[in-house]
Amino acid sequence: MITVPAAPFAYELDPARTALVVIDMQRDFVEPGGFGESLGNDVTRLQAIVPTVADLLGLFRAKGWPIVHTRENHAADLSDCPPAKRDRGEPSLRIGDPGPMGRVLIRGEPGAEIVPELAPLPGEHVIDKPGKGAFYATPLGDLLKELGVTHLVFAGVTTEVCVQTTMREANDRGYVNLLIEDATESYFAAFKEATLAMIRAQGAIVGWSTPFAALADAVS
Ligand code: TIU
Repeated sequence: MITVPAAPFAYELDPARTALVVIDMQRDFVEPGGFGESLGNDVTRLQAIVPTVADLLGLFRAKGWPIVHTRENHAADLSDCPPAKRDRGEPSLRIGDPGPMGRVLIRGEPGAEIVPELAPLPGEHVIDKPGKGAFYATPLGDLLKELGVTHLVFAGVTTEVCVQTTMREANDRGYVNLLIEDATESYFAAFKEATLAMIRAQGAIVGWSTPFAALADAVS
């Protein structure tokens, strides 16, 4: 086991059984004109983590450890998009509407792709998900069992929505979670901080958190 300095206390990482899960680093959340901005958010906050997520991907690639990318998206006919989700919040563009990056949050459209700097490489896994959590209505649970992993390192956006939901789902399935603090971001600074605190509270009730440098130093 590798001991990684973390909060609320050291995280014990099993190098043979650890996967990286990068949540929804898609143009629709990170770039202007996509789903995130249509909900009224300032997307520039999210762009700031791209270099750190790239470094984290580089670390896992160098180690040969498994990598899973997720994408929140929907079928072109919206058959997997509940009307309640599409109507929520009176956005300027609804899921499926044509926008500057193609139809908003639709699988295969330019806006639904992962940002080019973080594009999956051959051999990496990509999970398309219709919900905020990455386990609901996806093959992620089966994939992780096939990979034989027990420990998950998390990055991506947004901290309190898709990242936290997926970490809670993973925690209930027995995975030991570590969230990389500077490789995740929210449209709301206070929500990110609150989420980090919630995850770590009560003796890591959902998981641990640490900066990228602490993980990189520990595993190098
Ligand atoms: N709106 C928001 O903060 N997030 C999402 O809708 N999806 C993800 O977090 N990926």
